[in-house]
Amino acid sequence: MGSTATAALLLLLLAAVPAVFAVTFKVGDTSGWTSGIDYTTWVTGKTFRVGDTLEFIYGPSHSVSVVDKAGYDGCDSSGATQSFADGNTKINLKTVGTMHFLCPSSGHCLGGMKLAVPVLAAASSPATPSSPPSPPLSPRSPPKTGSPLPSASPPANGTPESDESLTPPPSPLTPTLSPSPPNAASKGVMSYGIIGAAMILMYGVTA
Ligand SMILES: [Cu+2]
Repeated sequence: MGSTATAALLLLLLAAVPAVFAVTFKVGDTSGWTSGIDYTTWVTGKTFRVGDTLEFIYGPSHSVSVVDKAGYDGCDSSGATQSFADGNTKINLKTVGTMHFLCPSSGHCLGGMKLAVPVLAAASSPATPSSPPSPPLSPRSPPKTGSPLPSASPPANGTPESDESLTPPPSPLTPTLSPSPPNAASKGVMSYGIIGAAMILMYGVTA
């Protein structure tokens, strides 16, 4: 397989990570599931979530056994809950926790052909409670936000990595609190002045 194909595959994986959609991880990448690969290194830096899929691609001399931590640590597949030998095994990550795999072929696990994958909760949950960015504040906020669209302000001062739900609430609140007291006070003073001037004028007219 060419390096361009690998790069394209990596780009696809990177593009899919921030999305809500599930990710399929090809175990060992282009090497697949085989001897001589450090799968601890392969796991490092990757984030596995419930809903993602592991794909094991391997030759006839290998297999995949799903074991517990003791089996993983001791390279013992006797207690395997599942075993596969079809050459292309897809494992759906369904629960939070660490999943353990090994190759039961003699000596392969001891040679490093084993895999421990930490599975985190699905990423879709934090997106749900977000969105209502308080539209009723629009008449008073224009002086500070500048843009007519209330949805355009959060990305400007918010950080691109953090959740959108956290940054928007503080920014619309601060501009509304500060301008309103001075406006009300100045309007009150102006209306008093106008009333006073009107009274003086009326007195001048009647006198
Ligand atoms: Cu093997």
